[in-house]
Amino acid sequence: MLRPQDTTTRERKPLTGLWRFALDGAGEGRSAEWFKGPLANAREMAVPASFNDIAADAAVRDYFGDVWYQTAVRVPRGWDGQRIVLHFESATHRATAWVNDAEVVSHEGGYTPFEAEVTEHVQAGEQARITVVVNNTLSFQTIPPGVIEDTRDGKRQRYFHDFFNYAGLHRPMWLYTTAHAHLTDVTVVTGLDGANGTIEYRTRAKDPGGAEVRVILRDAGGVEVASGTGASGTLAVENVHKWAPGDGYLYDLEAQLVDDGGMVLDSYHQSVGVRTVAVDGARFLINGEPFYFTGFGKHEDLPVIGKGHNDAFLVHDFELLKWIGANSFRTSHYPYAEAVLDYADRQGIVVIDETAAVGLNMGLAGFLSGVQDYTTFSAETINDETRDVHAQAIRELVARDRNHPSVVLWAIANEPESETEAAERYFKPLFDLTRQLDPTRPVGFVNFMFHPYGKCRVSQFGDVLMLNRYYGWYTQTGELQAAELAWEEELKGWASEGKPIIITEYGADTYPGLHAVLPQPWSEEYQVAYLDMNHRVFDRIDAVVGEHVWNFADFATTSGIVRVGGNKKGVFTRDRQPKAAAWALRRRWRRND
Ligand code: BDP
Repeated sequence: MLRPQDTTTRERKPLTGLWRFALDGAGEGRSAEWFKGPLANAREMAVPASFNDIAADAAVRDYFGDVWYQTAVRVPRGWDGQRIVLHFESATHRATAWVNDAEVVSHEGGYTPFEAEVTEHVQAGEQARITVVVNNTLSFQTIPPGVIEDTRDGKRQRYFHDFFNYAGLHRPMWLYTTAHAHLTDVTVVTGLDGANGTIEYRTRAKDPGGAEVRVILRDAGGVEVASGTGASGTLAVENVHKWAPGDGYLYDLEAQLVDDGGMVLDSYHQSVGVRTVAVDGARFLINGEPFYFTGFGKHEDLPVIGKGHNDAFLVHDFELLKWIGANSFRTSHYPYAEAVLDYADRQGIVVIDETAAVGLNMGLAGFLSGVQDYTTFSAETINDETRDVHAQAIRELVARDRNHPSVVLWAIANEPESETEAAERYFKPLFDLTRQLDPTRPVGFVNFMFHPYGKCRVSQFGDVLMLNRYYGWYTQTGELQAAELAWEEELKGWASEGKPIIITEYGADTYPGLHAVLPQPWSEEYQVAYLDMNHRVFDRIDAVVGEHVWNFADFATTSGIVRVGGNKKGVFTRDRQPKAAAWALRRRWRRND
């Protein structure tokens, strides 16, 4: 699937703004065919945004089930004769859409795009009614998983991850056109040979007739530097300007479908950053040079709009990354909006790209929200069907993000159960699948502190070890010396495996404004002392090739006695003000500036 674009042959129209919106608590909308007319009893709802915090209403915030969105759009007059597509950048966690009375598409999974051709259901110059039913329920067969439990107060959605289950239409939606003969896919893989670069490209097309593919590569100044013909091929660039951390240099590859008469039927632009990624022993190499990750696990999480994409915060967050000296982040715990990856490409920020497979670990469940006891992998809980859904989430992530130079590593799950044989059986095929889909990038998963060195049975499959550790917070709380000893001991064990280690989470909840002369947990001073302790350990172990603090900013979670107004491990507050730790990290990460 290609992202909607305006080119010489394609046009798009955003479907963002205020939509009609209604909860469907009784679950009757589908059988009552609510899509057949104006939604009754609707309120207005912003798109893109999570619906949860927009209304000041607990019934909306904690709602699970079907919600309905509806808008009317006038199809541009000039679109007659074109192929017209309805495109969603995401719908969390699943959706079905109708155009006028016709059902056009259904999709499972809350963070990847989907689309449907709607040419035969709309008419240029006329209005079309678009209705979408979004469902946010989580079960043992969804990624991420969850469960609905009976309580004295009725049914409740529970889940096993530590962030609020924001839902809705979080990202832009589009109507767009292509010609009937059109490109359906462009893939690029880059290589380096000394000062020269190579770009292998592959394209696919639908109904091309006799048309042939032509590609033109231009540099950032728009000057043509290479060209080729054929559905696939390799372009060479002499004295290539590499994409590198801190230098988001991009070429533009224009792929065209050209007919016998030389007429361009379709044109699509793919940005290309020429770089290589490799693991060599315990080193992580970008362009053949050792790379050390500094940065954060983040969230898509904002006041009012929840996981709604917002360009102002996108730019602001990256400014803060630069201010603090971060060169990278992880898309914990789901694929982020595509605009985020595009921006990372342009800014030269490195990304660890993660699926939404978070919370496949019943050991964590009770701790977070008092959920009942379950077995993680069993016929009734996480099973083969879940693995199929997980595999599909990996396919869609790789298909969406494989052309981004910023993405250097796939994280196929966060903190799953990994000590058991069942876990080993569950994960082996998913690692194989990821490597088959993308042989060019290392693959890993993020290991949980209670499946430590010597016990984990899944890390054997990873190219890189990614560890989340909370010595001095969840264990040895307030006892940083004891924490330092225990942490170094475990880390030395991992280092003996000879793989690069990225510390993908370490952090301490910190209430902004709480101070203590003798660093006490929750104070700003403790967060600084905790990070210092971790850094002393990392600096003593060569195999550590990265440090991602948990978390960039405070974020919303479910209620629980271990959370005070959400998770407070942010180095910035939820509204992006620095805690003392932000200054401390800036001193460490920018010490060579
Ligand atoms: C880890 C999770 C992360 C949590 C964090 C924490 O990966 O999602 O928010 O710990 O407890 O378990 O703050």
